[in-house]
Amino acid sequence: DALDLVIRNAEVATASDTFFCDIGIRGGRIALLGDGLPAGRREIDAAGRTVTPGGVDAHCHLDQAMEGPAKMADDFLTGTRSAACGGTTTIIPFAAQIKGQSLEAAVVDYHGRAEGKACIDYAFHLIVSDPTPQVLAKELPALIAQGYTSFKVYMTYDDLKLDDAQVLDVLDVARTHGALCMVHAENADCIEWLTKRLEAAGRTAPRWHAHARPMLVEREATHRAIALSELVDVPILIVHVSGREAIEQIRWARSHGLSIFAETCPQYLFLTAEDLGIDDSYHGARCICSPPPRDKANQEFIWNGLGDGLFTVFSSDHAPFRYEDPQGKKIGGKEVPFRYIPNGIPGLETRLPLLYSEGVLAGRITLQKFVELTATNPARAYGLHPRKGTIAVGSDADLVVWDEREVTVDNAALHHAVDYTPYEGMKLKAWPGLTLSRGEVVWDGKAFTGHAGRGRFLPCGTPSLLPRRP
Ligand code: DUC
Ligand code: ZN
Ligand code: ZN
Ligand code: ZN
Repeated sequence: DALDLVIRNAEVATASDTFFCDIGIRGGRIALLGDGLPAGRREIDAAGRTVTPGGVDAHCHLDQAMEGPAKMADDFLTGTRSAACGGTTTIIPFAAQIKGQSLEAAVVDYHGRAEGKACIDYAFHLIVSDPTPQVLAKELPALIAQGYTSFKVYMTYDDLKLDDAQVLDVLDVARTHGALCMVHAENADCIEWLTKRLEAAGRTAPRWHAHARPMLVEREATHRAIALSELVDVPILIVHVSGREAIEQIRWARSHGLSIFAETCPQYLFLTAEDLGIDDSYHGARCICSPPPRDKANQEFIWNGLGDGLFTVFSSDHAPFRYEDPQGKKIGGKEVPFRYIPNGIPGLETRLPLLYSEGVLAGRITLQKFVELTATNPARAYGLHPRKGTIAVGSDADLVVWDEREVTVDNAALHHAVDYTPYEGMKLKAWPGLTLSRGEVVWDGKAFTGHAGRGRFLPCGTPSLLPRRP
């Protein structure tokens, strides 16, 4: 059978190697890797360009139902379109349980949100906010068996948070049924106490958000999450780690032989608390996310953790809210105290170019490490490998052909529905020149060329980070 597409003279990078070859694609999968492949129906010359696996963004929020008037700007169409234009070909957003709702109902709801809209392939993590006996005994085990093998628990946010006993219950299900639990580690009571003190002092501008969530509250919750994981004897993955103090807890846990894994995000490399404001201006609301960005010294700790294996995955935590919008950062149409500002920043499209440019091309991490953190490890960690996350015979033909050229980040050129990017004006040294999803060009370097509804749901297998148990 003829090949549908041959990408010639590629410098292929995987998590382990770099090699020069042609990539032969048939039926949306990589059929051949080799020298001098026969002609394909279509040919792309990649001479002089690096080809990496399409990105796997294992932490992003799309069309997630919010408490109150806030509404996410990106749905599964605009979010996946934006991802594709930034080189990401698989996303794992969340099917979030609302308290009082069954987990199964949440899963049905989010499938409805994705179907007919997603432009790239997707799986779901579950958010467990109401671990009732029914959820723990029946629904979670059944959903794990159906390919929802990871879930997130929150230690903060009133509508989502679990107490320690509830986290233990969920971890116990993860252990028994073979799932990976992600933990949002911040101490809710400390945050509430600090917020009230700041409010009483009239300190309600966006910049005070960072003061209400100092690293201590993240460090304490990280330590507690590690203890809960140790007690149940099951691995966890701590998401959006922001700096030194949480990293020290994770290094300590690992040095004691505990299976604690960690994720970080672009905002902890490229933003600081000053981006939330140096005065009482409201502009900083755009960079409000939790945990908040820290300072330059902490950015260096994050870079070191990316380089030395502390971090397993690098995700966006894309949580899209418009700035000039009564359902966004100016909730209700006005400037509000920081407690009411929806948390989150956009980042699906900029995640890979930021790390490729400032990590790989700036000499901070190797090309192999880049592939590992952005594609291979997230695919493995959540049970999507080897279909996703690598360049190998039999894998889906999800590929990025890189253009090494100067690009100034400009929100007008991005494809999300958010009216700003925190990285506006940054000068990058590369951007995806082509993104292929299952052999189909979905970004040609100038425009989105995919279409709504072509993305497929991916049931997840067993997460690779779990121990094999008899
Ligand atoms: N923090 C989260 O925990 N989730 C989404 C966005 C954010 O800032
Ligand atoms: Zn979180
Ligand atoms: Zn998140
Ligand atoms: Zn198509």
